[in-house]
Amino acid sequence: MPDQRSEKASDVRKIIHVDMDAFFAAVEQRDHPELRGKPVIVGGDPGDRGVVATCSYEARRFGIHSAMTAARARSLCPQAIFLRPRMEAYRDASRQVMGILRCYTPLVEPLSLDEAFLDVSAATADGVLAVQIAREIRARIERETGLTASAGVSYNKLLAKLASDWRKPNGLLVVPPEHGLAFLAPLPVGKLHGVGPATVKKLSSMGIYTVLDLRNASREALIAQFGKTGLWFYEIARGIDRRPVQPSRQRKSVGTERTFPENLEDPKVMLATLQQIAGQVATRLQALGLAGRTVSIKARFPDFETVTRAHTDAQTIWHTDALCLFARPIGQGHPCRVACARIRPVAGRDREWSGQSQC
Ligand code: DCP
Ligand code: MG
Repeated sequence: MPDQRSEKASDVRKIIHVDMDAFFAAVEQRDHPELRGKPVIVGGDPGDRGVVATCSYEARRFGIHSAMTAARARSLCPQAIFLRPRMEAYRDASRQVMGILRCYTPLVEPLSLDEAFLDVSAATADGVLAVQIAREIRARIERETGLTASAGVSYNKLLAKLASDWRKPNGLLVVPPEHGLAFLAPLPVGKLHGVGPATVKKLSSMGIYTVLDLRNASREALIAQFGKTGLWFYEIARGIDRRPVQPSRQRKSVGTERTFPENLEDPKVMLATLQQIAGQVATRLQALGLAGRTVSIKARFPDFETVTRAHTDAQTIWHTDALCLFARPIGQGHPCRVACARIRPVAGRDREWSGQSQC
C-alpha cells in the first residue's frame, strides 16, 4: 500500500529529482563541438591506473561506465577520446543548474554537482502541475546551459529518483501515487536506495530478486535478517519513503563505501582497493571544492562487526596520495567485507564550504 497519507490528495508531496545527463562528458562536448557524437571518457589516465569518472552515451554503447578502470575502457573502445576532468567548468555549470532549480522552490537538496531533489508541493498548491514545473526546468536547463537533464516526478524521493533514471538520457517520467506500486514491482532490488551488492546477494539467498518479491516477505523476516534496515526495506517495497527534502543539509563528511561479495584477505588486494576508494573520495572532494583534515576508514567483517580508525592531520588532505598515505597504516591487518574511506571537510580550502550550497 502507498503511504497512508497519500489518501488525502492535499497531503501528497510533489517531489522532483533532476539529474544531468553524462554530466562531465556533456560539458566537454558542449565546450568542444568536435567531440559531439563521439565516445568521450572523462577520468584518469588509462596508462596509469586511472578510473573512468563518466563517459558520453556514445561511449556507453561499448559497455564503458563510471568507476571502470580507464585501461579497460580503452580496450573496450580504442577510438575513445580520453580527457582529464576540468572541475572548475563542471562547478560553474552546476552552480547555473542549481540556480535554475532554486527559482521554483527554496526546497532544493543538491546530492552532488549534477543532481538534486526539489519539493514543489507548495508551488503546485494553486493548480500548477509538478510535471509542468519539471518540463520547464528541463527546457530552461537546456536553453541556459546547453546541457540536458533528466527528471523524475513522484510523491517521494525514492520514486522520483528511480523515475529520473528510467528515461535517461534527456527524459522525463511521472510516477503518480496510484502507479507507484506497479512501477516498483518488477524492478530488481538492487535499484532501491540502500540496497547494495551484499544485500542483493543476501536477499537472493532468501529467494528475493524483485521489489515484488521483497513486498511479499514478512516484516518480521526482514527485521530478523537486516535489523532496523529490514524495516526500511519493508517500507520502500511498498513505496513508502518519508525522508524530507533538506535544503541546507550540512555535509559532515565525504566518503565512499564498497561491499565485496567475498572477504578481502590478501593485503595487496586490500591496498589496491583502498587506493581505488581513496581515488573516488578525492574526486568527490575536488568536485565539491572541499578539503579535510580527518580521514577515517571503516572495515566490516562478514559477521557485521565493524572497526573504524581515524587520523587527523595538521595539513588539509584532499588528493588521492595524501588520502592513501593516511588511510594505509590505519587499514592494515583487517581482512574485511566492507571498506569505507571518509573525510571530514574543513572550512578554508574553498569558498563553497562556508555557504549554504555545496555546489
Ligand atoms: N562521477 C565521478 N565518479 C563516479 C561517478 C560519477 O567522478 N564514480 C562524476 C562524473 C559524472 C558526475 O559525477 O558526470 C555525475 O554522476 P552521475 O552518476 O549522475 O553520472 P552522469 O551524469 O555522468 O551520467 P548519467 O546521470 O546520465 O547516468
Ligand atoms: Mg547525472
